[in-house]
Amino acid sequence: MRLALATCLSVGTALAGEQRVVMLDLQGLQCYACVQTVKKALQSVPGVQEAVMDLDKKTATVKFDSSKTDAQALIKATAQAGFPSKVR
Ligand SMILES: [Cu+2]
Repeated sequence: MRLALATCLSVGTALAGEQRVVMLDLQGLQCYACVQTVKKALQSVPGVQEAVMDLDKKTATVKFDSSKTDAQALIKATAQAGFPSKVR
């Protein structure tokens, strides 16, 4: 039942817009506090579905709805949180 509902929701999301994934370079990431700050900043951007941070590689892999946001908005969000980024 729960699984069926989740499937319906994911179909609805897919129809709402095109899902895109972008990897951002974040050279300012030093520790897990930085990671949490950037993750929160990215997740607060409307249209972002998931932000997976990698402290070792200093990257963020962001899944988003391309009808609601774009890579420029993601870069702006990390910069406003104090962490300039660029698309890898
Ligand atoms: Cu830190």
